[in-house]
Amino acid sequence: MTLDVPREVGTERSVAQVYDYGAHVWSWSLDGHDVLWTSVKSLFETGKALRGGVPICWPWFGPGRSGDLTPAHGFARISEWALAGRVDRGNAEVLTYVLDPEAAPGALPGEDWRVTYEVSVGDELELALTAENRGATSFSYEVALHTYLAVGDVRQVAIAGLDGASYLDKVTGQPEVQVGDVTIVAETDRVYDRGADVVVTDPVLGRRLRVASEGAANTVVWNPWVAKSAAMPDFGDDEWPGMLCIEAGNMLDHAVSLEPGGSETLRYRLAVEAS
Ligand code: TA6
Repeated sequence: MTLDVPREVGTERSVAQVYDYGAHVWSWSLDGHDVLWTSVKSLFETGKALRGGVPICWPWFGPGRSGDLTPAHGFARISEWALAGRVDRGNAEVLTYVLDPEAAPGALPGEDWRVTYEVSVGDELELALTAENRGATSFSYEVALHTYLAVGDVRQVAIAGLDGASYLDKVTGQPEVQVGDVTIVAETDRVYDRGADVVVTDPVLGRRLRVASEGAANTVVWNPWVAKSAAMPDFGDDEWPGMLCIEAGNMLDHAVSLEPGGSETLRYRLAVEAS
């Protein structure tokens, strides 16, 4: 089944399109310039994830810590969220979404939980994802805001802010330590043991994208490069130079454990600076 049209949210200079499906921020433009990347090959049908914007990964990341969980990246991004609020704050418009177990059957069987997601569209894009344990037993989850940034040429960007951080290189399976800025010279899929506080310098588009997070122990840097792009039907073969994922979240050893009545919030803030 195809998706309903997305909501258009924001201000004079800052406009986002958001689907209730997945509470998915699909696009965000500032002064007419796209900040998020979207694939022309994305699918728009229920049960499938959108390719681009900001997919929500919850309650697990990838195939989960056990390595065998489906759907990939959990249920949140392929579930219909309920819009609970829409407020114009003058300098930003704010949507509030809620996801409950009834809308995501099988997400955390036997548990009682609620996820609330606040999307603030203003001069910056500010996202806040709060998971709460409404049940009588503790549970743990992984979470990520899997943001696809639009870049002029990923081979020419420099990613500052991860120098000295250890990371899992998912391409080789090896643990590594970052030295200096991250540059993209091949397929790159890394889970850093440091919350996202990075600056992406893009000489082609003449801008810096600043990502700040709170409540994140991990940053993921991903570009599929040539072969992986060609292997994904919802990703154009020649699109990879124009995108870079800078994701913030908590996964693997940093999975979040919630006691009954507990809650945790992951925040992701994206700003654009001329360079
Ligand atoms: O965040 C990077 C990653 O985990 C990659 O390994 C790749 O699988 C990517 O997510 C996209 O996953 P998806 O399920 O959206 O195709």
